[in-house]
Amino acid sequence: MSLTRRDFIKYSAVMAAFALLDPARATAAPDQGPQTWVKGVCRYCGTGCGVMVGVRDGKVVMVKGDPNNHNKGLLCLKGALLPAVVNAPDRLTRPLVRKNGQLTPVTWDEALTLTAARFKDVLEKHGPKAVAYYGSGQALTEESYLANKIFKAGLRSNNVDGNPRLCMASAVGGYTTTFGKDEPMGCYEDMDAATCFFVIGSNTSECHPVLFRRLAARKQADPNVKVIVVDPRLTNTARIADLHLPIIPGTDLALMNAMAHVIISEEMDDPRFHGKYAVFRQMVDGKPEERSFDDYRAFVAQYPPEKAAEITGVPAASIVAAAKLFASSSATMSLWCMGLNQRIQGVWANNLVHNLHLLTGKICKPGSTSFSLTGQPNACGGVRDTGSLAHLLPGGRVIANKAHRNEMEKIWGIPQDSIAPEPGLFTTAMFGALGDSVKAMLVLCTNPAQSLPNVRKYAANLRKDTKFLAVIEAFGDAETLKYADVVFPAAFWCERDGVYGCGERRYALIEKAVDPPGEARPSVDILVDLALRLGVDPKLVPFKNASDVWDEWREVSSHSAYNFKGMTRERLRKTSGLLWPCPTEDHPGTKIRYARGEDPNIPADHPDKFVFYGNPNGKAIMWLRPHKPAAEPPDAAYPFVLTTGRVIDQWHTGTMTGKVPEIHKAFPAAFVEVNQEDAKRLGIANGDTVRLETRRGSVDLPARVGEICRPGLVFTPFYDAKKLVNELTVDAIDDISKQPEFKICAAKVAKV
Ligand SMILES: Nc1nc2c(c(=O)[nH]1)N[C@H]1C(S)=C(S)[C@@H](COP(=O)(O)OP(=O)(O)OC[C@H]3O[C@@H](n4cnc5c(=O)[nH]c(N)nc54)[C@H](O)[C@@H]3O)O[C@H]1N2
Ligand SMILES: Nc1nc2c(c(=O)[nH]1)N[C@H]1C(S)=C(S)[C@@H](COP(=O)(O)OP(=O)(O)OC[C@H]3O[C@@H](n4cnc5c(=O)[nH]c(N)nc54)[C@H](O)[C@@H]3O)O[C@H]1N2
Ligand code: SF4
Ligand SMILES: [Mo]
Repeated sequence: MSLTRRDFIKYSAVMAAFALLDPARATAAPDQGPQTWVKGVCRYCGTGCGVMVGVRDGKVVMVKGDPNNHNKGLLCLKGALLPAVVNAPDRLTRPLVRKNGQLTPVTWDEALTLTAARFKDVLEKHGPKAVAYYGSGQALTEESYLANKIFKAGLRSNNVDGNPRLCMASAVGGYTTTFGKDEPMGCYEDMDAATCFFVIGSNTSECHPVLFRRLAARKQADPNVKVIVVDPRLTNTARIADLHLPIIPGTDLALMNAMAHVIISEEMDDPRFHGKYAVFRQMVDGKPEERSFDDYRAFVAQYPPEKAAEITGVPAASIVAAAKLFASSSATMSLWCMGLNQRIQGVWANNLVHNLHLLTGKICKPGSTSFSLTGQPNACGGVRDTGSLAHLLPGGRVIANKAHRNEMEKIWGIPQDSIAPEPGLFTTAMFGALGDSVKAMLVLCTNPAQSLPNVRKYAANLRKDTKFLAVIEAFGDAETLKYADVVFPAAFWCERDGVYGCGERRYALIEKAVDPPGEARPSVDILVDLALRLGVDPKLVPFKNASDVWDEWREVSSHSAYNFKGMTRERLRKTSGLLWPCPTEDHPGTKIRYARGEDPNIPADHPDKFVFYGNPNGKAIMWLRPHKPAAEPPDAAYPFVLTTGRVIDQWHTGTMTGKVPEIHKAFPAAFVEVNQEDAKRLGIANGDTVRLETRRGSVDLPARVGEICRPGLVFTPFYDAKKLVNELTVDAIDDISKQPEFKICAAKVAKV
């Protein structure tokens, strides 16, 4: 399967785009260049590139890649253009309180006193379930850990959730149901050893550009390296694939079960591995039942390639080819992201990727790994590891488990059985209850008024005067500020120090490079100040700064398999990050979890090579998971599938990247991609205004006609605040992860 000439030209064009990443580009006139360089991490995607922040006269003037971090000095444009964001003219510099409908500058004391009084009033009248915290995978680890502790241990409210619920919840659900513990077992270095990449539901080239470059470079260096991309769109990622499967959205489970069937019937599975290290299970009437390998084989035999081809729209021969490439390579690495997670079958889809690795024994070995790409820079370190979601506690513990609650009560020094026993409200339930049973909410580092699904429904609650909303934000144009009663101006990125934990379990320190503008303060200070005014026991928040919080969290981590006690601030200052587990100060960090000789949680004399110690019997679980249709498939009235997502240079709701002139010029406004055949049928030409309508709303957008979307599919990004694309999306959620199905809803498309 070699590249044709046409393919090669396309491929080269994609590679050429990366010339922009060369660190040599980071030059400036001598009298404008940096006087000092400070080490940090890019504040955008979960790749977590190391950066050097160039400072001149107290201002950030340049950002270049850290040559000692995993990105080896490379950055994409978003990272390199961060100076324009830090120095943006609309940074918030004073606390604001809504007076007569207007956000009005006030003193810190006034804003904090008012917020504390309103929260206290709600707590006294309605109890802990009436207050909530909505956080972010972009907040610092210290901020998330602290907010989680203040709410769950201090205020006794488990209503702690955040945007990772919209993003990584299905990946968390997948890892925990299969392996018993969250987070990938591998690391980015696996990319250099893999000879087959199975990329499914990830537009890596636009969303994790520096990792994509690593993948593309690997492929370019070794013609034996094969890339399979499963995506209903012909993305730039798919353009370098040896095998692109333009799947009908929402049918990946049928595809992966069919691949498993082919692997077994071709005897390409690894019985020595799955026979020893996996057990099989199926849910029946809401209860897990044990199954055998033969049951599993019979189950996947219900998905022969021909039948799967009908469900998925992918030719049977391509399904067979994908299965054979996956199973016959010397090392296979799967990469996936929102194309699998943002689905009502998100957890199940994650389970099926893990199944393929367990079935073939291609796991926990260099280059062989089931690697979920993380969206945000600190969803892993900040939110997943600290347990800052409504159903979690730190270090992989869950609220529903009494022993876990009691452990955390002991560690936090609070009375036994004082953590509320029921999980709190997950994101859509939390915003659904706002103004009703939830009366006071604190939002940190996220912009829900633009990013929630079916957002009109939740905006109605945000508007209620029976709610109190305090927002900690850095920029003045975030959509959510329209609904805020109080706004606290936050120190941004390198204006305070703190730790980010990126997609490969790597914790790295962002050092403070410059002062925040005006009266903006680090969020750790804001949270401690607010907690004390709320009457939280001062012993629970004895922190003068982020470094104190880190030290406590490090200590807390040592009571779990997530142990990174050895990552002192001092050590993080010297290195460009370390991978946990890292239990002691002389431990080098861990590249492969669950493998004896690599993972410090496994004794060196353990009889088994692999121990999936997250599960009591040390074995991974291969789940029998059937394909089911999307929550809102297309029908006669709404015949298209609308999918939403990202473009390379814009970040989410555009409050940051939208301020960079170069980026704004390249991506000024939202658009809708339409397949050329559909466009011809509907009389739509490139650039025509098209009305995109779903059962929840409509938006007019310029059409981009071409071959990217498969017929019957339209795509639009959600960065443009002037076109609230989330007024169209559905808020149907995955039963297990409670993650919304942003990726699929039924739509009508017509020329205006
Ligand atoms: N430039 C940029 N990079 C980012 C971000 C950003 O805002 N901008 N955000 C970061 C965050 S938080 C996240 S979560 C990640 C998201 O990263 P990705 O998940 O890679 O990006 P998306 O554009 O959301 O969707 C990925 C792909 O899923 C495909 N897809 C849709 N439905 C299906 C399906 O049913 N099956 C399959 N197999 N594929 C499907 C879409 O066609 C799309 O190409 O990006 C991170 N990186
Ligand atoms: N239609 C559709 N909707 C989606 C998705 C999709 O694929 N399709 N994806 C979902 C996913 S995966 C995600 S992760 C979410 C992301 O959704 P959001 O988290 O809502 O989007 P962001 O634009 O990243 O919001 C970050 C906010 O924090 C502010 N901010 C930046 N830095 C700081 C700081 O240092 N401190 C403070 N306090 N504030 C700061 C920014 O100005 C911005 O308002 O969107 C979800 N929504
Ligand atoms: S790839 Fe991600 S982390 Fe790296 S520079 Fe780009 S946005 Fe930043
Ligand atoms: Mo995300």
